[in-house]
Amino acid sequence: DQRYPEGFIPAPEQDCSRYKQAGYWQERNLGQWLSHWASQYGSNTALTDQQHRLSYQQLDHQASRLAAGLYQAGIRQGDKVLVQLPNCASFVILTFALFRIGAWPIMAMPAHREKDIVALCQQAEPVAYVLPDRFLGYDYHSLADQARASCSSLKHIIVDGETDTWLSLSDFDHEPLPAETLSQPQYTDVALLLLSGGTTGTPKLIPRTHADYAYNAIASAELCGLSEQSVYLAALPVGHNFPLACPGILGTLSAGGNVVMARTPGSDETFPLIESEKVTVTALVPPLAQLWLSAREWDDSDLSSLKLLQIGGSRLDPEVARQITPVLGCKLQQVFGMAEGLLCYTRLDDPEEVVINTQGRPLSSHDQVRVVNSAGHPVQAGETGELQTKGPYTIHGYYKADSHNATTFTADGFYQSGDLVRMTPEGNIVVEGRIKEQINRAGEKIAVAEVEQLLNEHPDIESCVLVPVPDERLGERSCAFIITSGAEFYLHHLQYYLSDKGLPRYKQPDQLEQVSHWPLTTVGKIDKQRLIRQALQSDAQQT
Ligand code: J2J
Repeated sequence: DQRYPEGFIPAPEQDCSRYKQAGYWQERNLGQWLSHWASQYGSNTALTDQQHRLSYQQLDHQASRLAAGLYQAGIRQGDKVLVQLPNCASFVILTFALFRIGAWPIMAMPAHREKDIVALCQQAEPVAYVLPDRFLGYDYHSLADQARASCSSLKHIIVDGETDTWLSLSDFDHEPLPAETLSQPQYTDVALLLLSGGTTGTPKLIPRTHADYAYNAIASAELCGLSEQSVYLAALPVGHNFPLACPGILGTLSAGGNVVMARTPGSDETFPLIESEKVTVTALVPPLAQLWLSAREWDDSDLSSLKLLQIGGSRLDPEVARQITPVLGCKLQQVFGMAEGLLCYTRLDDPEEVVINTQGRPLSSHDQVRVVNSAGHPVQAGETGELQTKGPYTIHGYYKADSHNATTFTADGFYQSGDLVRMTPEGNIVVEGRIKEQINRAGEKIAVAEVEQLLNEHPDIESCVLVPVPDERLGERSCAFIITSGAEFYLHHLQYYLSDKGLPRYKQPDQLEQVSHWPLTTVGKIDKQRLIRQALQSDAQQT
C-alpha cells in the first residue's frame, strides 16, 4: 500500500488498476527507463546541442554522475528543484538525474522573472534552483538573489555556466552511486511538476507521475511513428509539456532517436540545424509556423529531411495549415494538448481535411472525454460545450491547491479544461474557444486575474480590464483597458511598471486603452466583447 505525499491527489484505486492491467502504466520510473533505452540503443546518438553530442550510454552515464553529485549534496526523494534552463543538453541530464533520485523538477521557463520565480518558491519550497548564467541577453544572477532572499527552503543555487557567486552545475559531477543508494522512486510516484497556464494570480503546479508521463511520451512516440531514424528538433522551450513529452524529448529517446536542441525557435537558427542534423520531426506553436512559412520566401536551406511538423498550443488557422505541406514539404499534425494531461492528435493517415480543420482525437482509448453545457450536462452530438476529461495520464488535482481543485475537478474526477469544443461525427475535436479567463498569446498562457491584480495596485489606476484581441501575428494579443484618476498613461509606462513588479514580458499588455467609464451588458456586467471591438478599431486607426 502506497503512501502519497501531502498535496498530491492520485487517481482512484480502481482506475490505477485498470491502467496497470491495460499495460499503460509500466513498473519503471523514468530514471530506469533511461537505463533501459541505453541498453537498447547504446551507441546511437541521443542528444545534440551546440557543444555536446552524447550517445545513449553517455547520456545514461552523465545522468548517473549528476544524480550522485546531487545526492551527495543532500538532495533526496520528494525534494523539489526549481529548473529554469534554456534548451541545452544539461537540461536533459539534470532532469534524468532528478528522476533517478526521485526529486521533483519544477519546470520553469527561461522567460519567467521574479514574480513567478518567487511565487513558485513560496508555493513549492524547493531545496535547489538551477538556472543559466545568461540567456538571450538577460543575466539571471539577480533572479537568483531574489529567490534566495525570499525563500528559506533554498539550500543550493546552481548555475549552468559561469558564476563567481554560486556553485556551478559542473561542481556536482560525481562517481556514480549504486541505484539502491539513490532511493529509487516507485513508478506511481510523482516525477515532475509542470506549470499550468492558469487563470488565477499564482502559478499552479501539475504533478505528473513516472508511470503516467512515461506512457504519455511512449504512446505519443508510437502514434507519431518515431524510430531510431528519427531526429527531433526541440525548438519550443523544453520545460513545456509539448517539446518535453508529446512525444518530444522523452518520446524520441524511447524510440532510440536523436534529440537536437535549438536555443531559439526562429528560422535563422532552426533552418540551418534542420539541414545539418537532418531533422525529421519538430513541434511549433502556430505563430512560429507562420514565421517559418514566410522565412521560406528567402531562406532556401535544405529542409527535405523534415517529415512531420506538429502544431499546437493555440488555434491554427486552416489557411495557414493548408500551406504547411506545399511550403515546408512535410506532413502536418495538429496537437491539442494540455500540461494537465489529455492529448489530442490528428493521425498521420488522416484525410487532409481532418488534419487541416480539426485538432484530432485523444491519444489513448482509455481517455474519457465529455462535452458539457454550463449546467454540466452533456450537449447534443456536434454541439459546442466545455471539454471535461479523465484518463491514464490526466491529473486529479493540482499540487497543494485544495480550494482551486474543488472548482476545477468534478465530483467524479474529471478535469474541467475551460476549453469550448465540439466533436465531429468521426470523433475529432474542434476547439471553438474557451470559458476560462485566460489569454493565449502565441501559445503562451496569460491569467487575466494575475495582470489585472497588478494593474489595480498602481496608485493612478482606478480600475482595469484585460482582454484578448485577435492578432494576425500572435493569434491573440492582450489589451489593457484602464480608468485612471486623470493621469495620462502610455503603454511603455505600464510595461516598465510591470517589469519592475517582476512580470515577464509576455504577460505584459501589448496595447493600452484609456476610457472614462465601462460599457455594460444588459445584465450590468462589463461588456468585454465591446472592449475587444474598440481595441481592434483603435489599433486600425493608428496603423
Ligand atoms: C487551440 N487551443 C489549444 C490547439 C492547446 C501539446 C500541445 C499544446 C500544449 C499546451 C501541450 C491547442 N488549439 N491545438 O501541453 O502537450 C490551449 C487550450 C488548452 C491549453 C493548454 C501539449 N492546444 N490549446 O498548449 O498547458 O486552451 O499546453 O487547454 O500550455 O492550450 O495549455 P498548455
